[in-house]
Amino acid sequence: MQPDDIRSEFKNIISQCKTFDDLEGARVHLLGKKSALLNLFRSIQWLQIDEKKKLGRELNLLKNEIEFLLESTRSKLDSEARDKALSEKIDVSLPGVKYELGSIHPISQTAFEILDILDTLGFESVHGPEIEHDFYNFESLNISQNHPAREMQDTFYIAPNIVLRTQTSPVQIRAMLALKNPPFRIACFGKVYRRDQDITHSPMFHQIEVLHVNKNISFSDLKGTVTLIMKRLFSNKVQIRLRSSFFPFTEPSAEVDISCIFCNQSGCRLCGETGWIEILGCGLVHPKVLKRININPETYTGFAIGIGVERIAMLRFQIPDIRLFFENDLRFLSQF
Ligand code: FA5
Ligand code: MG
Repeated sequence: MQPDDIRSEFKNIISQCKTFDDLEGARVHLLGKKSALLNLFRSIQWLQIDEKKKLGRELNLLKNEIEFLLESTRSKLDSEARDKALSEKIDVSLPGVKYELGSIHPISQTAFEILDILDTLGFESVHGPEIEHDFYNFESLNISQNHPAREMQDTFYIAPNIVLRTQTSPVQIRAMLALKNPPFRIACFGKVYRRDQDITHSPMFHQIEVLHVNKNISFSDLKGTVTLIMKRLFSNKVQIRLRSSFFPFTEPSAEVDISCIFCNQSGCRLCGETGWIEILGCGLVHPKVLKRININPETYTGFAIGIGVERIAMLRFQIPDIRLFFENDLRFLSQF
């Protein structure tokens, strides 16, 4: 084949290309290793110097023309494809894409609100691990070896001395050890785990731990703080009662109940027919707990509170079953 043969042929070949594959085939045929053009380039070496120059120039020119036509055909196919895609996709009569906005989970909303109230009282937010050592979850909190809370029936064990924490109280100990010197004023929000399940108990739930250790802290500081938190959360309408109770790590101890808003205290399934719903445990920090971590209980006293966040959220949003929080049903969640 001579240059003129190639010249008369290549426009025809390229103009017949309808797809990118066709075009690639044409490129290989015209410029590839087995192409007539490359053969001609190879033959240059056998020619006289003048001939070499002449043919070389001609072949390079030809190569440029082929490349130019390939390239411009490629852009033509490109823009045709784009036009086609656009004309297919844009149908202005179709409804637009609706983006669903998420919302904050009612448990988080409730917890953030409580943490905000605590923040205004000067309590600093801290965190602790959900997989906890027996020492922090039980031992350091004066919960003796044979205490029923330590039983397999109540507690999820990971290993003999490692548990899924059953309460946020271990964070009291971790925080005091880390901060070293009183006064301590901390709040901890987090998940806790117990083998517990009915309409007001879930195997995973949330607590907020509140701890204040300082000189001259008394039970009235505790009662004042609890009352203030509840009043801010529920307004003055809701009644609060402190019931004497027992926790190994507080002395004296109390549980706080709130008047049942589902039945107006006439008795229902949710309050177990009592008119009251328990929402938190609290007390003055036991001297043994302070002593064990080298804080002198003669100089310092403190109070601690453990708030059940689900219970508060159930009361605030009038939710009759705790399990609704964790079923991830958007019909439920999108109401908040
Ligand atoms: C405690 O967990 C103590 N650590 C609270 C405490 C802290 C006492 C500091 C003294 C000082 P209790 O087991 O009662 O106490 O749980 C506290 C609250 O968590 C309860 O009042 C209740 O509101 C909530 N709660 C307990 N078990 C569950 C459960 N299975 N599901 C949902 N909420 C629960
Ligand atoms: Mg209790």
